[in-house]
Amino acid sequence: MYRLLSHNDLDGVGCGIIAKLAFGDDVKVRYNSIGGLNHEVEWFLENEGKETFLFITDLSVNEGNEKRLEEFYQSGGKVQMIDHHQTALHFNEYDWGYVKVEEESGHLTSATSLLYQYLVQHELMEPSNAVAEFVELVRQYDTWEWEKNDNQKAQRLNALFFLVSIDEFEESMLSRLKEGDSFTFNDFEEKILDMEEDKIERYIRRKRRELVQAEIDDYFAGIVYAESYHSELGNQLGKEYPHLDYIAILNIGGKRMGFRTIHDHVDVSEVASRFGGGGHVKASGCSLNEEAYKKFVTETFHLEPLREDAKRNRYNVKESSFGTLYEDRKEHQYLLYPENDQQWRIKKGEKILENVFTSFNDGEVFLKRNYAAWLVRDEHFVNYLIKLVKKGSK
Ligand SMILES: [Mn+2]
Repeated sequence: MYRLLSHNDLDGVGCGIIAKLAFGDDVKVRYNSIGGLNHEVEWFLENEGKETFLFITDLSVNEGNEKRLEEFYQSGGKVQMIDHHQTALHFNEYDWGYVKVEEESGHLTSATSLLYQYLVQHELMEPSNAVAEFVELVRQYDTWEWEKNDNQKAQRLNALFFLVSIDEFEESMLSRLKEGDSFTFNDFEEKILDMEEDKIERYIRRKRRELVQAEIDDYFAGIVYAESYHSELGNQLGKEYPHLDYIAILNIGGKRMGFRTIHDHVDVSEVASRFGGGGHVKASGCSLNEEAYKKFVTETFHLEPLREDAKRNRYNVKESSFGTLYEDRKEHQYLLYPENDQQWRIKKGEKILENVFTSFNDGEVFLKRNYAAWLVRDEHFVNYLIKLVKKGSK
């Protein structure tokens, strides 16, 4: 008999699916949150005999269980832990630990890809094209490589995972991986995935109109309240407002918040750790403790949402040699214009600001951070120019 304890996300469940392909009814699988794993391990050690082989994938145990598992192993117990998280590398000191973050090819690993390799190498399962394809989709999703490669299929696999229950997901994946020689979605899945995509798009459009910005500690944050689609939302808003260092997504009901960034100069796991949380460099989270609540809710609740840049302009466009016109909530106007080849400056109303920028982009970031200004529509720009001309002819 085998028992597999795994994470309850796509990568963790991918491990369960691979294990069931390999062992069929001989494996019992349990999916856990990060916190739930240790109870399961303790239960296993107290209740199961040495004839059951224990796999732990995509998660690592606490120190107490690390010692217990080593004792279990030394006294003849069968256990194999397989993980790909940097923080778990020290488990490689044990015979039963196998942690690998990156392949020799430079590609990041996932728990599913490591388990698949392990089972094939140990001749516990036959490799197949369909399974290899499924494993690769999971890996790309889990490591964010899908974004770089714009691998929509990987993203859709994760979307499907959240649309159905884990049991349903497992079952439908198992039947197609056993039979097919390539991995595909069926027509019904394609249809609900399309509907889901439309729904997310509308949700993001609505949330975009609620985004406020605030300088919190040393960063400019975009703050939005949302219960769903945190990754998509954080990613989209981050791209649309690149002057913000990160996007903070507050789930008031869940008393939690998430951080997302698209920038390399920001490590949001560090930002989350200031509030007792953690996570990855580009995506992290924390509980909404008193300090976080004060900074992200109390002190920003009165703020007006950011306005969007006008999108369909022909004249008032970015990096124009005539200058680009912005406006803020107090109806101040700002013209960002090139002074010469290397320098950009800003004229606020009648007055030229002291700041000199080496690129249009730097100037725009300054405008957006300090004045929450937005690019105005063409007609405002034309009116601005007419006024200038009139003044000049007086
Ligand atoms: Mn994983």
